[in-house]
Amino acid sequence: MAGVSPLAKFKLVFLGDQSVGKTSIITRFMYDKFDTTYQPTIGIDFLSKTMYLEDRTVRLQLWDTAGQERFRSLIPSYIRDSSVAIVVYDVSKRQSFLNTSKWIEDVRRERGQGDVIIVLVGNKTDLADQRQVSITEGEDKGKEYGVMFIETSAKENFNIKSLFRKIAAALPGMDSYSSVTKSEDMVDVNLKTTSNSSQGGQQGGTGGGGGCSC
Ligand SMILES: Nc1nc2c(ncn2[C@@H]2O[C@H](COP(=O)(O)OP(=O)(O)OP(=O)(O)O)[C@@H](O)[C@H]2O)c(=O)[nH]1
Ligand SMILES: [Mg+2]
Repeated sequence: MAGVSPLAKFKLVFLGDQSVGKTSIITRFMYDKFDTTYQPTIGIDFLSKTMYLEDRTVRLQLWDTAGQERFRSLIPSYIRDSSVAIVVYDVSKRQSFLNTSKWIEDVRRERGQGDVIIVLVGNKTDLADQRQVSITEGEDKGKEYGVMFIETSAKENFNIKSLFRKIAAALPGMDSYSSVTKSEDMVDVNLKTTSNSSQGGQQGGTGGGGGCSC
């Protein structure tokens, strides 16, 4: 689309309660790996990935926040700075689903109504026998809040690429969903973080603090 830089940068912030799988979704997307050991995110981690789409290249800057209460005060400034918010809950933990209302409201408060892309993500669909939130409830909440919705399993690599495709399709400058259908071919080209994505990377991350051109 005219007027859009071929190297447009977009900041994405991952939000949600502790242990819902934010880091695991990112790790699956970035490295196609999954770790069953829980390593809480400390502060904020930063990672960056270039997505090669059909008609342009976009650089995604991913901010992985900590769900632990003690880090909450760090989060608003990252929300303010991000054009996409991914609000994650665990389909096997009802409270994490209920709390997404607060996360969505936080995003709306910091960013304003039409100014941000929000995706509600129900993760851990592989835990079918422990499910406490149905897909319909997730869909209904997505509609109620006017945000996108998808279910994923970082463990089974279910819908992880679809999640990022959905986001890419909604970014300013994308003409249509079809223009990103080739994102299966995405290639990791860049990682800017001082430590791995699940541990370390204290508040602020590195290298990615620069302005967003979005
Ligand atoms: N069964 C299952 N377990 C998952 C899935 N995604 C994450 N987990 C597990 O859930 C735990 C928490 O995952 P994390 O990705 O660290 O969660 P988080 O939201 O980043 O947690 P904080 O950093 O503390 O906010 C880990 O033990 C993961 O292995 C999934 O799709 N299915
Ligand atoms: Mg984490």
